[in-house]
Amino acid sequence: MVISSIAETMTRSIESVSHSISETLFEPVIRLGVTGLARSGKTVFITSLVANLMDSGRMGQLLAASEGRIEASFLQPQPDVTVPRFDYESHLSDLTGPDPRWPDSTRLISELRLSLRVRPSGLLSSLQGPRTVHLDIVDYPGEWLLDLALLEKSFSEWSREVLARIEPRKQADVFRAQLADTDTMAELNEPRAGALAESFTTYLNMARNAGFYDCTPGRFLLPGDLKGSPVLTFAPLPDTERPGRKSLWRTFERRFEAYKAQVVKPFFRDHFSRIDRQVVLVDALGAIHSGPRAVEDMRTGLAEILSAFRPGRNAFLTRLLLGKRVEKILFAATKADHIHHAQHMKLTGIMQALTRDAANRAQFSGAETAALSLASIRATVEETVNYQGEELDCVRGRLEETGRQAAFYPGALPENPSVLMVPARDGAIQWLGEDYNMMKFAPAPLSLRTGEGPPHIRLDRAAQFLFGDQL
Ligand SMILES: Nc1nc2c(ncn2[C@@H]2O[C@H](COP(=O)(O)OP(=O)(O)OP(=O)(O)O)[C@@H](O)[C@H]2O)c(=O)[nH]1
Ligand SMILES: [Mg+2]
Repeated sequence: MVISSIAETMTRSIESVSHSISETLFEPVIRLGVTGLARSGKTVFITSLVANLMDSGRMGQLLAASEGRIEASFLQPQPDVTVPRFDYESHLSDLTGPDPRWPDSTRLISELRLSLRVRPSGLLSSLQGPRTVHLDIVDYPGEWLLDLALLEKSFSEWSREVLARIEPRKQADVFRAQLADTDTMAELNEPRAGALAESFTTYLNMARNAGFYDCTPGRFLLPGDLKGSPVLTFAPLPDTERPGRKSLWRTFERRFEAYKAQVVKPFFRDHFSRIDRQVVLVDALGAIHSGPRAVEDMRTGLAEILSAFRPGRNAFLTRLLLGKRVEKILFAATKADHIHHAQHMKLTGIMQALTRDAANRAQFSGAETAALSLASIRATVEETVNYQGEELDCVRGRLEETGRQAAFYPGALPENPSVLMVPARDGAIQWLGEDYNMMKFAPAPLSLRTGEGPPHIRLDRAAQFLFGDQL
């Protein structure tokens, strides 16, 4: 038995080695990670990227496409058989059907393999035939990266930090009251423990909906099939002197450790550590619209998320990566079709300010980084309107709520990002002077010509930066 199972493992590993050798020698694989906080635009980005690679008529800035070297592109079964497949077809039909709508929220990891048959460029083109490059796109919630910081914290450190952080938040009132009423030294009572974990989870959800980005443990918000399991049934508790082995405190401590070992580590080991190129999507306009506090929360949330790309800081990750690193990271402000192109540079500037620390650190550890603003699907057209004698650069689209067409002026973003970042850091309640508005536009009905994917803004530039060098 033992021998046969050893033999089986060996054959399997030989198989997988030879598989990966043939792939790397003849058919390169690029693993592209797509992440961002909730609602940042991951699903729409992947759907439009794939559609625009299958029909690359609008991908002028992707060299392989503009040089006409992409001979074919097709979806293939993905290599990771236990990861859900990215549901490309239904997201695409939501976006491009007769009554277009945005796809539903996804909130789980998923994967899609797009294979491109590309003719080599330059001198090689006459010597070599076309080759196949596999693009494995992995969509995962940015919130999962926040959990990396938990690995280095003990239960009591984590508890102390979280309890201090939630002290002023009204969303945590119920949880705090319940905690005050709990004897953490008493022997575990499962229903009470469950109730406490539940009210902590309710707090996390409310906090996230209110725009806070520091909501860990990440899987409490997106439990999937772990819902109700002990590994998600704990909450931060105040320090206690020598709690007994069977106490609520010790039980929650053990569950916190199990969460780290059995939920957090496998994600980093099986997914994160294998990513070659990464795009981080940021709904900067949404945060600006919500106000200074949302901008500051987003900035700190992003800084924490992005610390995962500086592995030196984390011992577990350093061991795991063994020197391998993400080669390129793109920070992209999404939904740029909400503003006139005259403002796109300013949006990119704000995006750079939001991610400055992270980008510096990533560059320091050897990754190439870039920032841009894009729209994965362009839902608006531009229009200049004369309003009370003033020329206003507007965008026009179909409002999601009423279905009616409207032209809309979002406000002027500042030339200097610190006009936003400084009051945000200083805890301002609202913006002084300018108001930033945002309408929700529905995707526009499309009549696509053959060879053209859905309209976008700078998706081709994003693609060129992320993997153009490999095509
Ligand atoms: N106008 C415009 N809106 C967009 C664009 N991309 C995303 N949105 C809006 O942002 C919302 C969220 O986009 P998704 O792609 O579902 O975001 P996500 O990051 O996958 O969200 P979760 O799966 O919930 O984490 C959409 O429902 C749209 O309202 C875009 O290119 N243009
Ligand atoms: Mg999604």
